[in-house]
Amino acid sequence: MAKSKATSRSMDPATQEVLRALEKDGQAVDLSWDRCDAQQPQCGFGQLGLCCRHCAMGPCRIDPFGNGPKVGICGANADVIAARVLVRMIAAGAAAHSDHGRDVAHTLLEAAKGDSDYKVTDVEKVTKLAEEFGIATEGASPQDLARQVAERCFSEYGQQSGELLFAQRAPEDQKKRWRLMNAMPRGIDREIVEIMHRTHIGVDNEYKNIIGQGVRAALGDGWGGSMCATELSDVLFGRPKPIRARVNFGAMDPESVNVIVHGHEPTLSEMLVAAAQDPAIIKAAQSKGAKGVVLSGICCTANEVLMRHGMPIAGNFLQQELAVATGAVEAIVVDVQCIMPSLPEVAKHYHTKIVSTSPKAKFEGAMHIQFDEHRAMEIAKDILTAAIDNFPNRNREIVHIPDIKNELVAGFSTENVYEFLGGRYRPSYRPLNDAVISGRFRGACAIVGCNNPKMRHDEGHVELTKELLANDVIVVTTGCTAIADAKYGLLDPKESLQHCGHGIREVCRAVGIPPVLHQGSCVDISRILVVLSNMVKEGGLGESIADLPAAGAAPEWMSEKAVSIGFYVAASGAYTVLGVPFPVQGAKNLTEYLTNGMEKDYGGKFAFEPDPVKASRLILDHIDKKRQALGLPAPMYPVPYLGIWPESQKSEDQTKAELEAQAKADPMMAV
Ligand code: SF4
Ligand code: MSK
Repeated sequence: MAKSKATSRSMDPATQEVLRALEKDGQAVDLSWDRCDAQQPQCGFGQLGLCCRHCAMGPCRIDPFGNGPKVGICGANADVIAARVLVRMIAAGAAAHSDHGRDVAHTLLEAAKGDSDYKVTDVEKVTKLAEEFGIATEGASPQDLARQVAERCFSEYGQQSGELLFAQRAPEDQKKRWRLMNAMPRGIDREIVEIMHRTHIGVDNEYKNIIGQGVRAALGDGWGGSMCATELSDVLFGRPKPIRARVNFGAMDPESVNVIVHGHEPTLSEMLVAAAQDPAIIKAAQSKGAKGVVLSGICCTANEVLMRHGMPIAGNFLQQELAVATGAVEAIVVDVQCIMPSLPEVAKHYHTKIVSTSPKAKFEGAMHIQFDEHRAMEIAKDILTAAIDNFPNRNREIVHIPDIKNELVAGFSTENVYEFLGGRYRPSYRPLNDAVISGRFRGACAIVGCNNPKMRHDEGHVELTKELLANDVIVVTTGCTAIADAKYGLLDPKESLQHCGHGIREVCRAVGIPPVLHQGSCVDISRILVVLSNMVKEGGLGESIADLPAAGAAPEWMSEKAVSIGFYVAASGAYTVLGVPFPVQGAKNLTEYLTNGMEKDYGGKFAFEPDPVKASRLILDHIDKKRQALGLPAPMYPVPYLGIWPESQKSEDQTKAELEAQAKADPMMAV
């Protein structure tokens, strides 16, 4: 039987329910899935990376199959054209993350001067950062340290030569590779600007050299701008701690004023959390007939506030329009990145106000209340008051909030992963490394990234995660993957165990953590880089990230930020499997370099595989290869996919029988 539209578009039951309700009502709300259908067939030249409009002699396109042109008017071939397109995507992605980091540095500077509604919250962290930067800490006040740390971070953006401070955290072996490849980032902004220069007509015309600059800018993002965003957000708002919360549309309340925060920056949403608890605000909501104000979130602003306050998550990227379509949202407050321009159009069918807050991101048809950190609390209250005033406009007859929500535990930072897996009295990465060395953990995988309407919503994330867990690979996650996994109970320490192999269950039950560790928003992938570097430094697992039995994946990516992330992860040494290919496949040499040759230069490379089960096999084969190279044993317990290990001589039936015997001995262990 053919799948209904709702079922084929998403595997999330709450998303399906809203899609079905829309279909039933015959409501003419145009959604991203409809617009994706309307775009079909999408331009093949664009998909293959074979079109260029970098100058006014063009646009030019390369014919990959027939007798058409093989070079553009200037003579650029397919490899050069596709490489230029790709690294410009890196430039945009790195700029977005790094500008976010710059804004956090600015907020910290204002807080240090006592000039805003923010304060320096994590004194221990700012002291450690100051020490790392070589700033004298003795006798200095937290404000003074914060000021100096923020200024040092600012100078990393404009630095013209030398090496980034945070890049020094990488393993020595990796840094050597970067220096050898001339890929060590000098300054965060400088590398982005140099991409734009080199990709101008008639400048860099050798595809590997172009990719080299892409790598350098991406490393400036992961080990620079994104790391500034993460570290300074911790100083301002506190380091995340493991915290329980709820996820999915059911986290909203039909009787309350529902306000959703959406985008990427934590600054205003932190204030909204505080303002929503103000008795005057609660009273104002009650005066309009509501129980109170329920704040929830979408995308990475949500992840930031979840990690520090346990604020519920309404959904991930593809759920933003559907949140409006529940009819129960008084306001969606947006800052920057991943906000669909369609939101005000969708909101026309409902009473929802779309409130833009950043001077960098305005939307036709939205209400604009500009954020200013000097009046942050006042602005947060103004926004909530606008939402409360909108509550009587809600049409109760069309309200449809699916009663679907899940429990999750989030809030794993570089620091507390160290404490959790090492134990409070012996904090170190030793037990984590030992679990990998013994084969209790076969390896680790970072699964991150967006949703993409070209793929079934959430399926790539969830199926890949489940496959890896069943094969004793521990998963770390951020962004929309974290939200997807949470919706299926994979971030719930108990519910998730049913999906895990014996080794992961043993460890996770002993320390009480879920097998999927939520490390935050997209910029917080920088936390994952530091965890991997610390594992190398702990010893026993090789000399670089490239030696670790570890990998990265982005099953449903769509944003240019994901291209930058993919490059800094691969160039940091990790095998990186993408569910959506880069637009390079019309460029033969470039594709070969990214999926093969790049490994020799940087230690990591890419693979493109949309099928999550096949992607898991690529990752497991890679992990096993790394285990073998390190002389590590096969996985400690039987696993569904045996890969290259001698046990693969066992028949699948034998393995299944062993797994069933384990499950019988301990029902909690049932797969
Ligand atoms: Fe065509 Fe070259 Fe101009 Fe690109 S840069 S549009 S390939 S002439
Ligand atoms: S929010 S970049 S859709 S992960 Fe960070 Fe989700 Fe991708 Fe935005």
